Amino acid sequence: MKKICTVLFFLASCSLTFSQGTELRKWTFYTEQDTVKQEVAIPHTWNAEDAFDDVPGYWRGKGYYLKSIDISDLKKDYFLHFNGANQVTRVWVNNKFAGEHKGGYTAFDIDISPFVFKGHNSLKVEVDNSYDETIPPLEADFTFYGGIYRKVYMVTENPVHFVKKLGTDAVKIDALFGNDSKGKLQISGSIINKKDREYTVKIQVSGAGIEKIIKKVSDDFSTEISMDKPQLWSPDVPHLYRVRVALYLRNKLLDAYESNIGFRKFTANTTGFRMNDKPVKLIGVNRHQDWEGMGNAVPIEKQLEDLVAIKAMGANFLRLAHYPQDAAIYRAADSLGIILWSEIPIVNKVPVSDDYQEFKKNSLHMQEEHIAQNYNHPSLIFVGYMNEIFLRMVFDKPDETTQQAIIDNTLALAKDLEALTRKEAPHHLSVMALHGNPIYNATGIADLPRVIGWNLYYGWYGGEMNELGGFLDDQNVYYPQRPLIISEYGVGADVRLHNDQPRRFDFSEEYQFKYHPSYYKQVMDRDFVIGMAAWNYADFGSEFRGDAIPHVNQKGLVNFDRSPKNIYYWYKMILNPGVKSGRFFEGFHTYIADDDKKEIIIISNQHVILKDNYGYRSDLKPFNDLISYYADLTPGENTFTLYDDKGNFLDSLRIFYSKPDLAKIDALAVNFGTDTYFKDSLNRIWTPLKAVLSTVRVNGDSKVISSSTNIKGTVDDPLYQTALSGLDEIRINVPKGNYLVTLSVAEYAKDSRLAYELNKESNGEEASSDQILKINDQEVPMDKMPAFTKRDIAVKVSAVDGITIRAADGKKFKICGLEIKKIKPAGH
Ligand code: GCB
Repeated sequence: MKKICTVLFFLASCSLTFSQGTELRKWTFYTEQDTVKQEVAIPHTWNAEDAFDDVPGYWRGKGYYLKSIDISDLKKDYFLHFNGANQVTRVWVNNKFAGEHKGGYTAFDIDISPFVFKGHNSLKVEVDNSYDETIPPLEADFTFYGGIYRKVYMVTENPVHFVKKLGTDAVKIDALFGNDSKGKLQISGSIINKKDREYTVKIQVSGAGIEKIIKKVSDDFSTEISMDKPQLWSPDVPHLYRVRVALYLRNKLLDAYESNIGFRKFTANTTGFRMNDKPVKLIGVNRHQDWEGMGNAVPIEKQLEDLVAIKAMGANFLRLAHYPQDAAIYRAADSLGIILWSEIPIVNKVPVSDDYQEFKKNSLHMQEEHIAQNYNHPSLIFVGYMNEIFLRMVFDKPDETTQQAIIDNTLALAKDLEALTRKEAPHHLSVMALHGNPIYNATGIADLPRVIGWNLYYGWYGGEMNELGGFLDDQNVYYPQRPLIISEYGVGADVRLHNDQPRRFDFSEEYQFKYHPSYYKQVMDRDFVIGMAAWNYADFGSEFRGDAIPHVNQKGLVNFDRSPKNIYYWYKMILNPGVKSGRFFEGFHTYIADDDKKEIIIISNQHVILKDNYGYRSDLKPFNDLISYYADLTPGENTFTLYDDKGNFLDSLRIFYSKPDLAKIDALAVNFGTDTYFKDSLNRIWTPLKAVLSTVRVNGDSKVISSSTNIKGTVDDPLYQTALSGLDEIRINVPKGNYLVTLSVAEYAKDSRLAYELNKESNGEEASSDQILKINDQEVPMDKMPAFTKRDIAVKVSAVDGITIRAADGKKFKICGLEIKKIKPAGH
């Protein structure tokens, strides 16, 4: 822990590249909708809660931040520097409009110098996150939380200083490393020279003992410094030099810019990615910036924990999807040795409306800001600008004329962005992420960037996971010149759901556990694929989703609160082969099933010895860092222990096993609509019907129905999102006695389909009508419920010859869950 804190402190402390910045943390806040003023601290968003509640949508509009600042010296220049505010920001100083910025993910400066007085000055910042057809992203699978959600500073400058342009100080540094083993530092910049004098720029490269002076600077300056055999930057050894570019008038320091830099060279082609002449397979993750309970207003120290954990996992690659992230993230990647893909958020669609020209202008400006702000980082290698840009069109299938207009607009924008990217970042690799559809090849858009990323979800939205390799091979045959990377792959996984026979869309951790190793192997088997980035490092907010946790995309390797899922440990082992380790896959510790055979999964990068519940020892060798072991459980506690081959303890696992026999257990909760075990918010484990057929049987033309919509009024959505319908009868085999029987049901309606689910038809579930069920002889009214709500009805039943549930009118019925609890006689 101490080590992590030290690393985080180091990463956070190297976080300012400009001097003289004072953080403006406390503001008074209100919105156009709720004018009651409150005190807030930046980072702040107004959508941390409403993007996760039961009411569809989240509030998008104007929020206002007020503050007063003191100014004592009117000879200085003053700027407000925002690290990020979503998405249009307008600033007033002493009631005078000072400037605006469009776009929610890049930093920007507002020059407030012309509007300030000596003494108190009032600041008013309006931030608007309403839909705006002229600003990307127009739509995407993440929540567009509004607010000043990254730090904001007041920056004081001498009248002569480095130009503030595109949200950063205009100092550009290239650290080039050639085949002659020489490092070449190219440094250029511009100053604001209001006095028309000549200044001196002093450049120091610490760690190399280099100092260079440029005299007589009056506006733009540039220089080249050559370094013999500089130490190189790479993910394994991220060697950094610190460059300081300082501006002087005679001996008086006027401004200083500092940045870490690193020398590296790289190539990407169809024989792979090479860095500093060595092949490097890029293996990593994508990252969204939000966090459970905080939306996107996450303190930077917490965000840096992500980078430390991503590095610890063994990743050498990180895609900052789908937008530029906080400046500190790039600095941390420099220090930790993580290769970055960073992009601007042009996602799913480009408009065909009259707003297109403005959209194009804003997109190009955003890419200029993105490059200028992050250019000097050695970690930044891939510079992107579009993600699955034809997805909306493929999903909506508009008429041919509209399709052509979309294609024309998109291609024109892509060409301009590509040209801009190559011009502004000539030493980087331009990149774009596509979805698995031929349209990208057919339109030629995939031929524009230097590297192509494919977002591939075989085995999730459609197809089988082992189809990945075939797709990649085909691309390699048809487009042999194109360097190719898997920019996304993943499946939804909920730690509350477990399935011994995992399948697509069951949201079990076991399915995620099958999928990632399979993709990894298919990519590692193919040298022409330069790398892969899992979708996603962490679960993240996507308001319109109805996954097992509604409003959350659950494809994370770790949860929304960053607690790891099992798959994180698998990556950590396979990517750190030198650190020998072994552990059990953690499912539930309580297990009820008719069958006493259970698969025990071991994650290990070494030969291990397993002592099972009978005390037998087995010597086990992993394949792809996985071992599958079938154990015969005995009723009661079963303990498994794992040792390395020298007998050192690695891990232990306890499973408390019971048959679903109500003579022996006090309660049984049965999950009807799915074959997945589910742990609910009361820590009850719902056992799938198929595992308890000795106790619970159904008659009828049963059919599983499900909804991928939020079920209101519960956090136990997985129980209610699936049901078994078409039932004539449920028979429960229980000993004579009294029971509390609880029926859990939910009402569905036509689900909306996600744009990503191109293969799915929406569910056309009929609403049910009022019905009366009979549990033995007791009538239980089941009144019709509003769509996407649930109900639990508990009834006391005295059973002589089991329990039977039927519909009073003999019609079919449906059910999500059924809990049977023994009522013990008083005194027990
Ligand atoms: C994609 C998108 C990403 C989504 C992801 C998913 O292809 O690029 O934004 O979140 O799929 O989970 O569906």
